[in-house]
Amino acid sequence: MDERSLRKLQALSNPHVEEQLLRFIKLCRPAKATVLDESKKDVEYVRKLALSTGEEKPLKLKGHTIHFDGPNDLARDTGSTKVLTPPGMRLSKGINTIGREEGLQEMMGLLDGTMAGKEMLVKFYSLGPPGRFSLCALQITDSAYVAHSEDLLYRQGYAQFKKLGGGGGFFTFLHSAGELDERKATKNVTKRRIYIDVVDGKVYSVNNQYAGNSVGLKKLALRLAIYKANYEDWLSEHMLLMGIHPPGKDRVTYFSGAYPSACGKTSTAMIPGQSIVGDDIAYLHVDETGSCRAVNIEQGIFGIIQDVNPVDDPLIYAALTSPRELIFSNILISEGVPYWLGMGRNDIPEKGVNFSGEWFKGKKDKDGVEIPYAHGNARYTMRLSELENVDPKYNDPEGVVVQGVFYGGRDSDTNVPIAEALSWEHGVYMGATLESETTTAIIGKTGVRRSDPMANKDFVVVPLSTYFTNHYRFGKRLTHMPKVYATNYFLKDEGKYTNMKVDKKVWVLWAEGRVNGEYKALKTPIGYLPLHRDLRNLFKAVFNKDYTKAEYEQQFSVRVDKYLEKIARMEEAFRAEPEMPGEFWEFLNWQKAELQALKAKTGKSVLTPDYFS
Ligand code: SPV
Ligand code: MN
Repeated sequence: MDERSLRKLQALSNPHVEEQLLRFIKLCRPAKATVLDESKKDVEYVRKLALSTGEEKPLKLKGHTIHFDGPNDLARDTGSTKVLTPPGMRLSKGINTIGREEGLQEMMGLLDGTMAGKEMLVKFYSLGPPGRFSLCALQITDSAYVAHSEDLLYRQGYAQFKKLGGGGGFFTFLHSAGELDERKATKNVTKRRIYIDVVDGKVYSVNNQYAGNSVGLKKLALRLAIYKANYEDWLSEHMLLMGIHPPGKDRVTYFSGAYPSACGKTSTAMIPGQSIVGDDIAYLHVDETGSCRAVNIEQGIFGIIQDVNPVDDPLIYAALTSPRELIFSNILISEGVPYWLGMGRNDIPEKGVNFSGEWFKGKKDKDGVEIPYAHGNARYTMRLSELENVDPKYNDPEGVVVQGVFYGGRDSDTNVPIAEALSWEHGVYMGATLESETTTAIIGKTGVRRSDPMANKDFVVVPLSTYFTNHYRFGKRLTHMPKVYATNYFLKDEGKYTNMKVDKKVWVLWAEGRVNGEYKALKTPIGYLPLHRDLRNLFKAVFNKDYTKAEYEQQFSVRVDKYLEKIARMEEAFRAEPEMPGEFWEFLNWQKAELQALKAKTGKSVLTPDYFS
C-alpha cells in the first residue's frame, strides 16, 4: 500500500475498516492495495485502470467502452449464490443456503491468494443519496471493471464513512474475478461462488465478473438490506421509482414498481413524458407524517440493451449512441462500433468480437447451437444524469413520497393489464403471488413460469413469511396509503400479445388518475378494473388511437378459471411455508370463494368487465 492510500485509510480512523482490510489483504495477497476516495483523481484512476488492465476496451465514440464477461458468466448465477446460515437459522424452500462455517471455510479457500499479481481496489460508497435513509458500503475488489461500474452506478461515500466516527455500521463486499484468461474474462467459472453473510453484513463473491454476481452494491447489497430492513421496519425492494406526469395537468405523482428482471422495469421508468428516479432498487420508509418515502439506492442504470431502439426507447437509444461515459457489455463490436439485438439496424456486420470471442455469422457453440451476435442479457452501464428525463428529486436525500405501487410479471394467460388492489392487504397479496416466466437475466431455461414474490424472490434472505409480514406491518404504520396495482404487459390471446409495448403508458396514467381520485372503476374479486370509457379517452389523448370495446374485453375480461388455477398454485407454493401471515390466507380464501361463486352462478370461465358494472 502506498503512502497516499495509507493516509486515506488513516483519515477515516475506522478500526473496523482497517481490521477487515488487513485481514483480506492477508487472505487474497494482492500485489498492491489502493485505497480510493471520492476525488475526481481517484475516480479517473479507476476508469483508466479498467482500460489498462484490458477488462474494458475503448470504442469509437468518446467515453464508450466494452467489457466482456466470459461465455459462461453472462447472467446472475442463482445456483451458486447462497446465504450462509448459522445454526438455527431457517429460510424458505427455494432459497439457497449453506451452513455458515462450511461456507466460510470453502470461501476462504477460494479467496486464498486469489489476487496474486493483481491490484486490490478499496472503495467507499453510499447506498442512496447520503442522508437519513442511506447506508455505507465498503467494496474491495480486484476488478477495475467492477469498481468502474460502481462509480457510474453508485454515489461516492468516503465522506459518509468519515461520519461513521469509527463505527462498524456498514456493509462489506469482497470480490475477486479470480484468474483471468487472455481476454481478461474469469477463467474458473465452475468455482464461481457468491456467499452472503447476513449476520455479519458481508458478501463474498469470487470467480465471476457479470455485474449481477460481482458488483457488491447491486443485488448483493439488496440481500443484506432486506435482512436489515426486516428488523428495522422498512422495506428494501427490487423496485423502480418514477414520477408520473399526466398530460395537461400540473402535477407529478410518484410510483414505485417491482418487476422481475427483464420484464419491463426500466422501460416503465422510462415511459416517454414521465421522469425516472431509479430503475432497480429502492429503500422505502414510513416517514413522520405516515407517508411512504423512497430513495433510489443507485445513481445509474445497468440496463438490458436488447430492444433498445429509436422507436421503443428513444431516450436511452440517444444516450447510447452519443459520446458520454458508458460501459457496454456482451454485445457485438465491429471496428469500434457496438451492435446489439433489436437495435433497429439492418446493417449488422457478419463478423466482429462478442462474448464468445471472435464471432462470425453462423458460428456455433459446443452444442452446435448458433451463437447470436449479441447476448440477450447484454447490458449498458451509465449514470442516470445522462438522461434528460431524470427526475429533479433523484438525488434528494429525502427521496420521494410514493403514492402508488406496481407489481408486474411476465404472465401470458391470467392477469389483466392493470388492476387496482382492493386494500393494502390485497396489494401485498398481489406482490406475494407475483409469477413470471423466466428470462435471460438468470442462468437457466427461459419461459418457465415461476413464483417470484415482489419480484424479489432471488434476493430475500429471510423466510418469505417474515418478509410478507414486514410488508403488512409496513402498511399498518402508513397513514397515507399508496394504492397498489398489478400490471401485466405480457398477456397473450391465441399466442399473440394483446397489447403494444407502448400501451403501458395508458395503464400508468390510469393508475395515476385513480390515485388522484379521477376515475371510477369496476369492483371485482381480482381488484378494481378500469372502465372502457376512461381507457378509450386515454388512448385517444396519448396515442390518438381508437381503443375498441373488443380490445377492452379481450384484455380486461376476468379469466376466472385461470385465476383459480393461479390460486391453486399459490396454495401449493405457500402451504408448506411456516408462519405465513393470516392476512395472506384470508385474502386468498376470500378471492377463491368469490371466484368460485361467480363460476357457479354464471357457468362461465371468463367474465367480461361489463358483468361487474
Ligand atoms: C436484474 O437482473 O434484476 C438486474 C441486473 O437488475 S443484475 O445486476 O444482474 O441483477
Ligand atoms: Mn434488477
